[in-house]
Amino acid sequence: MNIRTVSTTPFDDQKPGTSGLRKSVEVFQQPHYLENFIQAIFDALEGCEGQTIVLGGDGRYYNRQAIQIILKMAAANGIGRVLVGQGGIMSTPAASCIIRQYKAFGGIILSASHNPGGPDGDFGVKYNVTNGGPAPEKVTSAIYDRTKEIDSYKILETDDVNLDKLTVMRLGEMGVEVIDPVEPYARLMESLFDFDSIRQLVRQDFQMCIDSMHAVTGPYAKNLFEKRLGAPQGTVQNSEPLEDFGGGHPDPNLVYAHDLVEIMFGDDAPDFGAASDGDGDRNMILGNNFFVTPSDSLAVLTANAKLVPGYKDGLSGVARSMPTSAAVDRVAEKLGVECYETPTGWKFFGNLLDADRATLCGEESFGTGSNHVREKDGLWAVLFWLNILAATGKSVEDLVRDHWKTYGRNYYSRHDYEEVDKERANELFERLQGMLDDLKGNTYGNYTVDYADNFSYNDPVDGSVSKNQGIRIGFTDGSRIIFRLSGTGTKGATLRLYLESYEPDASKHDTETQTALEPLIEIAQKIAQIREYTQRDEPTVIT
Ligand code: VG1
Ligand code: CO
Repeated sequence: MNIRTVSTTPFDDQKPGTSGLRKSVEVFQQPHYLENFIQAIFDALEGCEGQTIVLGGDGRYYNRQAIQIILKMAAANGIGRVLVGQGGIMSTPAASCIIRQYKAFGGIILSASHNPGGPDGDFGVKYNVTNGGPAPEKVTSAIYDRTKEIDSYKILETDDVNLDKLTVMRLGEMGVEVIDPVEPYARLMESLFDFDSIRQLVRQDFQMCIDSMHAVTGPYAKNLFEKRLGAPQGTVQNSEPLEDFGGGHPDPNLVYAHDLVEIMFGDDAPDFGAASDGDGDRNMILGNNFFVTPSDSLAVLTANAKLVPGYKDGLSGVARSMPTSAAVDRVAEKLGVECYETPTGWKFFGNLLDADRATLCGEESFGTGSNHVREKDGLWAVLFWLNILAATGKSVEDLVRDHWKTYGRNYYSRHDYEEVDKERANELFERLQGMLDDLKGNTYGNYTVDYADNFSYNDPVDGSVSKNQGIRIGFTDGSRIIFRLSGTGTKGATLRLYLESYEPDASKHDTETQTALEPLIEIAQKIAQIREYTQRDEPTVIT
């Protein structure tokens, strides 16, 4: 066995962001770049020798090459066994499911999620820990610290592994198993949802359209919806995973999932539509000519969880990221369960789920999930919705409208200013930070500032503190304006502006969202001078 130790020097930009290390393919292809980061992971993980790890990615460009490098490095670093997805492909929720089922030590997931792929696109590496969830901050910090001092990495000199055949083999002294990741995931889904009643719904006069956006969920969605649930062939569109996602932007929102949006907002639209992102952890839910905001989706799932076999015994609690609307808070209150507010990023839900303080979690960024795995899970959310539709016989729109009647409507939108100048974006934040103390009590039209702060999270389970998680300006009527800088973008800076206002009166639930939020949009501009700092007249993407 020939293990080579290669000398290297640190890169100064390997700090993991909201969801792993995410850079352009070009950056990852620099000599030693990927290797340094992978070695830093192995170095930072105590006791990984002899253990099992899971490996797979969303199938984007550079996935296959990276898998081969990581396998050889794992063998050289004394890993006991690697479970790798067939073709090197595994959705993020499936990887989480497999880490848990096989009781693996952890997993390496190659994905830049919703970022575009291809030679000119992005690539990414995430490390997930034993509970199947994204590494918490103390682990990502240890990995980052290691990247700053790394001077060599180890790699086995050997031939590439055939990733396409399901096999069990050895690479040096390490075991390699190429596994089918769809089957264990699909079985987990069958254990949670009432497949019989969804099958009946799908066989009736009910039409649906699932868009995999040429990303990782294609094979999973075909297996679940067409094979197991009996929906007609072609129900899943764009189902073949492609290295460049067919040139698209695999982000399931009204802007990027345009194929699906055209169908669902066209004449004779199907009853139900859904899309998922590059690595399969996000979802967008649509009804016939109707869009469900992710924040409302979380609230509706929570309110109806008892109708779903996997959750019929009730929820221990719920959690949402800070910028996610407070729609779910009202449901939690009615159910008499705790509602936690965490920073953006799924890693912050891990402790709450492990400690059984929360059962369902969600983010405004089209992410919903539960304690069945430790990642957000796109197809799980789709099945949850179908299960509720089957159990209630209602349409998507009626379900949401009835929900608003009971709980009131949280008008909600996110405005993204992508690829703006980094320094100017930082200046905008510094200026805002400096204003916070003086904002309280200020009045803008009908709105009076109740509080203004930079969100800090005290994890109730392990006591860790995460500061500077976004600037919040809350008004006395419960409305909120939030500013954050993205931790997943790879070009310049992305400013995210989150807007929320609450309307209890059902006769006022038909206003167009942007119109309803107009006063808050103006206040945000007035306070933060967004146009001046970003040099943009309007946001790049509105969701
Ligand atoms: C974004 C979203 C966040 C999500 C993260 C990873 O982060 O806002 O809610 O958890 O992406 O999602 P940021 O820092 O760019 O706002 V994914 O589907 O990339 O794993
Ligand atoms: Co994703």
